Order: sequence, then C-alpha cells, then structure tokens
Amino acid sequence: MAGLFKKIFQRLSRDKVDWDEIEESLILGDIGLPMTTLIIERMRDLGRSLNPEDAITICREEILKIIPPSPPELCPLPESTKVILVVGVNGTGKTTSAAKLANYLKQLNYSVMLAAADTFRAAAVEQLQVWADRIDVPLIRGSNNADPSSVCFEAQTAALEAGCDFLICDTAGRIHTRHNLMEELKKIRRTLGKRDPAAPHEIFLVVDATTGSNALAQARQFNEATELSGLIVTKLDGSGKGGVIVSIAHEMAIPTRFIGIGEKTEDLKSFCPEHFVQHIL
Ligand SMILES: Nc1nc2c(ncn2[C@@H]2O[C@H](COP(=O)(O)OP(=O)(O)OP(=O)(O)O)[C@@H](O)[C@H]2O)c(=O)[nH]1
Ligand SMILES: [Mg+2]
Repeated sequence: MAGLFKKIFQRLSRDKVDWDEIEESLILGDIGLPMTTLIIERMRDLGRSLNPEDAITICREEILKIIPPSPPELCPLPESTKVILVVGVNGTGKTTSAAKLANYLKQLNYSVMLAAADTFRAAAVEQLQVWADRIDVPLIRGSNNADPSSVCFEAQTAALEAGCDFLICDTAGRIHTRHNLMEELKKIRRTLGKRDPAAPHEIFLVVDATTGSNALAQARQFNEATELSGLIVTKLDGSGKGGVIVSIAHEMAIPTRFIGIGEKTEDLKSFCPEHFVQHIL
C-alpha cells in the first residue's frame, strides 16, 4: 500500500493530475468505491494548490472519519463469563486468532477458556488442543461430529461454573452464501443465549487481508445472519493491504478490533486506526 500511495503522490507532483488513474489505484488498493470517491472529491476541491503533503493528510483524515472510533478494550463482565464467538469463511485464521486472543487476554491476567466448536473438520479440535496446550489455557471439546451448539453450551456451562472471565468459541469455516451453514451459526448464537441472554457478547468475523474486497461480501452475509461486533483482520504481514476495513466500516459500521500479523502466539495486536492510516499512507 505504501508503494501505491507513493506512486499517486509522484503523479500529483507532476503538472497535471490524472484523476482517473488515482481513482483506479485507490480502488485496486481495496479502499472501496465510496471512500475513493470521497478522497477524490476532497482532493479536487483543493484544486491546483494540492501538494503531496496535503494529499496524505486529506487521505488520512478521510479514512479516519469513516473508521468508527475503537471500542474500549475487551474487559470481563462483573458476574458472568464474556463469550466471544469467532466466525468466518474457511481458512481465514479463526482457530489461530482464537488461540492468540486467548493468550492476549491471559497476558492481561484474565482467566480464559477455549471451546472447540469446529466439529466438522476432523483435525480442527486437535489443532486447537495444540494451541491450548502451548498457551496453557483449558479447552472444552466435544466428540467428533457433535453439534457445535452443544459444545458451545457445555463450554459456557463449564466457564460459568469455573468463574472464567472469557470463553472463546472457535467455529468451523463456513461459506457465507450457504444458507444451512449460516443457520447453524444462528443456532449457536441462540443456544449461548439460553444461559445468558446477552451471550455471545462479542461475535468477531475473521477476514483474511489477502482476499481483498471479498471480505466485504463476507461481512455482509455474516452480519445479516448474526450481528457482528467486530473484525479480526489476519495476514496483514502478507501482501494484503487491509483497505477493505474502510469499506466494511463505511457500509456496516463494524469496527476492526484486532489484527493478525503472523503465525506466532504474540502476533495479534489490538487495532489502532491511527497506526492503520499511517501504515497505508
Ligand atoms: N502470515 C499469517 N498467517 C496466519 C495469520 N493468521 C493465521 N494464519 C495462518 O493461516 C492458516 C489458516 O489458519 P487457521 O487458524 O487454521 O484458519 P481457520 O480459519 O481456523 O481455518 P478453517 O478452520 O479450516 O476454516 C494457518 O496456516 C495459520 O498459521 C496471520 O495473521 N498471518
Ligand atoms: Mg479453524
């Protein structure tokens, strides 16, 4: 992304600004059409006096206006377990992010439990068990092909009994356009609500930054099925630009809560809008 903007600013320093070319570059950077249009309009308003510094400032300001302010850091409930449901399409980094998030919260001295509610893929429970052992967090697992809702319910019961601050439920990858899979997600949500009507307290959609604007379609479908409270954007250490965060925020006001920047335990960071705009510009 940094390269992309450098190119734009090189163009801006020329005598004549090629707006079409700039617009195309922004769209290719996953920023999204509404945001691109806003930026271009603002730049056009400034007309001939525009210099590269103005352009950077305007781009950053416009992006920050669209990204919702960061919600407060995750904190436990006074008398219950805060349940976090981790959802998303296949392979985006749900299991890894669930484990990293458990570790993140544990480092803050909170008690955490994990639930292996991906009962669909045979190796999924084992994968989470390896993580749970590594970060030393208890894992509640059901039998193979068990109903994911019942695993979540059992895990919630165990977490409440143990007085755990947080329960993080890893779920199976599901294609956002498959009706029955989205219905299963609604069932998990309803089941968790039986013991505590406010549960799940957070539903995080995990999106892979390398899939570009496809993440917008995923966010739409998942948000429709089950109201999302945040995004975890993974693989930002790769070629992904992360610009889709802006389109998702613009359309659905879903804040990005965490970013994944690698495969190791500590490679999960709280999302900071200011760092984000400085990173892309
Ligand atoms: N580079 C990088 N790799 C990541 C990141 N997050 C996850 N991965 C890798 O992405 C791959 C898939 O991660 P998983 O956590 O298994 O993804 P998942 O969404 O649980 O996959 P399914 O359960 O099959 O849907 C693994 O190889 C992870 O190590 C990240 O932030 N950066
Ligand atoms: Mg998984």
